Amino acid sequence: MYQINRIAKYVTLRNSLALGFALIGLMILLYLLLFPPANGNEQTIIVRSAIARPTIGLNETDDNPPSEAITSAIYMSIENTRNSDVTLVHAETNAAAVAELHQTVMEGEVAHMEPLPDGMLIPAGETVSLAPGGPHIMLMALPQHLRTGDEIAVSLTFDDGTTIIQGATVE
Ligand SMILES: [Cu+2]
Repeated sequence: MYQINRIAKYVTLRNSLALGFALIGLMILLYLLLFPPANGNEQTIIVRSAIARPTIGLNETDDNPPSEAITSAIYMSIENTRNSDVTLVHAETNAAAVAELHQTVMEGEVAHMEPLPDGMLIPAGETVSLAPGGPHIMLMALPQHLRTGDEIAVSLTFDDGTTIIQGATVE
């Protein structure tokens, strides 16, 4: 009888532990349903190491606006942690009137740049590096020179409507 009692107690303890865990699980689920993580979608595209190039020109030290021929580029890495592809379709910045998505293409030994009219694909689960010699955000028609240490902002819009505002240091 004593033995049965002990087993019964043990079983009851196990049951109440299981019930306790089930209740905690249910509460977490309820909490997530009531308060879903903010901007869950946006956080699955991660932008890192955003930098811009200084403008280089004869009048670099002038406060005059840079000539039309002077350009710059923004580089960064974009990680897509989603399980579906996204495409960067548009970039905008306070540092230039024109920001274009470009790809560097080799023609024999000669590298040249081409706009990406369909945007920049960031495949599911992958990181795309915007870097010299590769894809980049081309800046044209700059109202003023970019110098080492300047901080600029760039806004990235993806095909699902997600917009990420990112700071970039000139270096
Ligand atoms: Cu370019």
